[in-house]
Amino acid sequence: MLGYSKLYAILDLDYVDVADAVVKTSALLDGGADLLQLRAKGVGRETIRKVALDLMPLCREAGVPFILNDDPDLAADIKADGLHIGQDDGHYAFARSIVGDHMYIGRSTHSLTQARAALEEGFDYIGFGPLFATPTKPGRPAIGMQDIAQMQREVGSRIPAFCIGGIKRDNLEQVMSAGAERVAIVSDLLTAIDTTAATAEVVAKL
Ligand code: 3NM
Repeated sequence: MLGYSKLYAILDLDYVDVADAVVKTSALLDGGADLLQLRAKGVGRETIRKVALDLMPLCREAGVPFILNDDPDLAADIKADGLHIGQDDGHYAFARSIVGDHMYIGRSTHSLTQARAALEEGFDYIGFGPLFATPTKPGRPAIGMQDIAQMQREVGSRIPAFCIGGIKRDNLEQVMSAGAERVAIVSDLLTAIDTTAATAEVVAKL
């Protein structure tokens, strides 16, 4: 299923109040997002659990895998469809030992070298970025677009690779021209006046 996913929408609780999480997620799914992550930096685990349990049925109904960021134990506990981890969150094998055999595990990568390593380790998909500097991930330098095509050839042809970081409706064509086939977007969809329409616009372009 992951193989068909083109638009990875990330419901980030820095942009969305807990009380609005269901409505925003429905909007992303209605717009055609075909992979969904819950990202909740600095939010307590019980709150994350509650939000995740609210969102999972929506994703199931839409046939969209639900990915939890950062927390393998919680992902296993709530039976998420996937887990996403960063470069500092340990090895693939360790995450796999916690979540079991049936969950997708994705890795953030910030260079061609890291993308190759993630493929080699066994990750099911990668994020590749940030292409542009972004307030959603402050302090992380932009990697630019020059390595996208090579990354696609070597890694994206084997596992889904989602370009991320500062991607918006108005630079999407540029990103795709550089070789991106799949994208992950946070702020441009969550801050849009009409999240469903914004999501549908991205899906149509992809
Ligand atoms: N990970 P926006 S960039 C969550 O490069 C995240 O690993 C990144 O947010 C990475 O679409 C990023 O608002 C933030 O720029 C993406």
